[in-house]
Amino acid sequence: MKELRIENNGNLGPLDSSRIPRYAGAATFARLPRLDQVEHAHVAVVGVPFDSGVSYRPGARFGANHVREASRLLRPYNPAWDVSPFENIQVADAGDMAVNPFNINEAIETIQQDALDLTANGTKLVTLGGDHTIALPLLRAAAERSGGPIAMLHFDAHLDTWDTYFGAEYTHGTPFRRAVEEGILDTEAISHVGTRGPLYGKKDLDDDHRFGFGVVTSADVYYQGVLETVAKIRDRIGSRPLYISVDIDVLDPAHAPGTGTPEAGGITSRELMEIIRGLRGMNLIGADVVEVAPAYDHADITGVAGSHVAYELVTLLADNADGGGSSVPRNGYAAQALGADRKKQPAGFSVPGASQGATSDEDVQ
Ligand SMILES: [Mn+2]
Repeated sequence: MKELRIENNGNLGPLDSSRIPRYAGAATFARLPRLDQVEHAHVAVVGVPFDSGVSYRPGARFGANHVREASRLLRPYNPAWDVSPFENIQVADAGDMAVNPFNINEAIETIQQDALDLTANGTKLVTLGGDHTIALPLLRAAAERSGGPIAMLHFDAHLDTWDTYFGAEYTHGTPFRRAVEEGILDTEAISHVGTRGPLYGKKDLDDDHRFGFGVVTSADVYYQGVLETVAKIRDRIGSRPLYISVDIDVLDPAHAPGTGTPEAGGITSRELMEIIRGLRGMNLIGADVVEVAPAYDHADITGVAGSHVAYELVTLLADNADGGGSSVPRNGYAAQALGADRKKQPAGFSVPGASQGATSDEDVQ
C-alpha cells in the first residue's frame, strides 16, 4: 500500500490521516516514517522493550509499542506551542533496541551503545521504555555526547536513588544513584518532580539529598501550582544541557493505571504537560518516557498519556531546533506557563513568596 505522507520543509511527516485512516497500518510513533525511510533525523523516537529490572509488576517491555499504538491520534500541529514539530525538524521512529532480557548488564551495555550509535550524527533521542533501568545507559550516552555531566529532571512517584535490591545494583529503583556515583549528572542541577508515597525510612530522603537532588513533591505541585513549579525548575537548571526522564507513574493511577508500581496522590496528565510546556527554551538534549505497562492499562489511558507526554518532549526539541527556544514565548499558553502572565492570575492562585520565578522576558533563557 502506498504511503501517503505529509511533507513540509523537506521533512517527511506523518501518514496523511485524511487519506489513510488513523487506525490503518503498522504503528510508528505519531504515524511518522521509520528512521530507515529518511536521510537524517533530527529527533528519533526509539523503543526499549526491557523490563528485567522491575521490583513489582512486570510488563513495561510492552510499553513502547503500546505508546506507539496510542499515538495514532496525535496531530501535526501543537497549538500550545504554536509549533508544528514534524515540519520544523525531521522526526522518525527508530524502532526498538534488541536487548537481552536475561542479562541486565548486557542489556545496559546494548542500550548505551545503541544510543551512542543513534546520536552519532547529532540525532537527539526520545526513548520509550521499558522500565526505568534503561535511564542509566541513556544518561551515560547523553553525557558522553554532551561532553560532561548533564542536568536532569526526573518526573516520578519514586526517588529511584536506592542502592540495591537483593544485592542487584542495576534495577529500575537504582539508576539515578548509579548515575550520581558515575559522575555523569551535574549535581547542581538535578531534581525529582512528583515524588510521593511511603519510603523505607527517612534515610532514603537523606541519601537522596546528599546526592544533590532537589525534590518537588506531588503535593508541592498541588499547593504551588504549575507556574511556581516551572519557575523553580528554571531557576535551578537554567540553560544547562538537560535530560528529562519521565516515569509514567508520576501521574496519578487515575491518569496512568498501566504501570508497575502505582502510588496514589499523583499529578494529573494536564499538570505534567503544562510543566513540560513551561520548559520552553531550556536546553533539552534527550528524554525518555518509561514504565508504561499495558497489561494493567484500561482503555489506553496510560498509552495516551505516554504518547502525549512524548509529543510535548518532541515539540520542545523541535521548537529549540527552530530557534524558537531563544525567543519570547509566542503563544498564550506558553507565556502563562513561563509566568509572563502571572500578574493576571486571580488572587490566591500563586502561593505567597513566589518571587524567584521567570517574571520577565529577560529571565527567560
Ligand atoms: Mn522510576
